[in-house]
Amino acid sequence: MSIDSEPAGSGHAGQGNRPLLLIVDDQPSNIQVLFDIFKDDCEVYMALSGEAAFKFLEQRTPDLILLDIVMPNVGGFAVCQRLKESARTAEIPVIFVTSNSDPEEEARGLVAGAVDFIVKPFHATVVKARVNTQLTVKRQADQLRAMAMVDGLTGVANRRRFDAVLEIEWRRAAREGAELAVIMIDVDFFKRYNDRFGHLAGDNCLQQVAGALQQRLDRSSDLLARYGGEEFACVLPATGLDGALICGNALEQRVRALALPHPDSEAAPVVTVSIGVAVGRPSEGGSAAALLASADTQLYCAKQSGRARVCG
Ligand code: GH3
Ligand code: MG
Ligand code: MG
Ligand code: MG
Repeated sequence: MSIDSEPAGSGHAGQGNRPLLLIVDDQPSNIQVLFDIFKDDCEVYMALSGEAAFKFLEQRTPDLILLDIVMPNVGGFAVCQRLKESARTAEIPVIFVTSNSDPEEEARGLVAGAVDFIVKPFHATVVKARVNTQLTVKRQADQLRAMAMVDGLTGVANRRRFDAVLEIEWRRAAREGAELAVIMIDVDFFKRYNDRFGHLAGDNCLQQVAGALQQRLDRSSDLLARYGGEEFACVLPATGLDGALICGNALEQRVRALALPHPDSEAAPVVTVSIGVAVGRPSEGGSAAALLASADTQLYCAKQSGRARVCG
């Protein structure tokens, strides 16, 4: 029961894909009982107060929280409400574990946002089953949330995710006084590619282009998304115009280097992209939408001046 460093695993937040469970209770003996039930199946952490729980949540995101109601200072209902108010913790299922069997209390807990309410004394097998049910629901919800953000054809982020990340990065850059770059990428003469090779080959081409673009984005904070049909977009935090142009040119080269034959292109005998780059400093005004629009204007410029190039 110690605080570990790195979050790991794909399906669950816990190590070795074991679900990460946080038990919050002011009585160590209560925690011990629950710990013994879950120690084999879950990575279990404990907090002896609401404050300690929030401290833990700054570092890790558990898959489920077992929460006591009566605790000094911050009580369980208040903890639950606060969890539900923050986007970062709102999706964590909370189960109250308490000796109070009053239905009014149970209702209060559920209204506060808990998914279940377990009254002591309890049977270990029942507690286990209830927790497992909620962990399954949570895992499925996580999968759906992830799928809702991914483009089905190419596996890169979709436009919904792009728009959300762009807004988040815009606000972050505004706070930090940093620059923010946006890159718009459009495959050249792609309609002709489809016309010559067929729609399936066109799909395959888009997959390869996405893979090449993704490979070139080296910073983990950079995001590549499929913005629409044969258009991709990138958000590059803390990037000025020089850096963004270097990146744009490298992306253009990567796609060209795929050497996918495109005999009907007027830009080159292979598949190429045109790229528009725009950089803003959100602390000086403007908007994410305006930044995107200027990247689009630069993309138009790249198209107009011969395609297979970068404008910014
Ligand atoms: P430009 O160089 O000016 O960008 O010309 P273009 O032909 O690439 O542009 P246009 O907008 O005329 O055509 C885009 C084409 O992209 C038409 C559309 O059928 C194709 N497209 C869009 N989404 C997909 C897709 O998911 N798969 C395939 N195979 N084709 C797609
Ligand atoms: Mg208590
Ligand atoms: Mg287009
Ligand atoms: Mg195009």
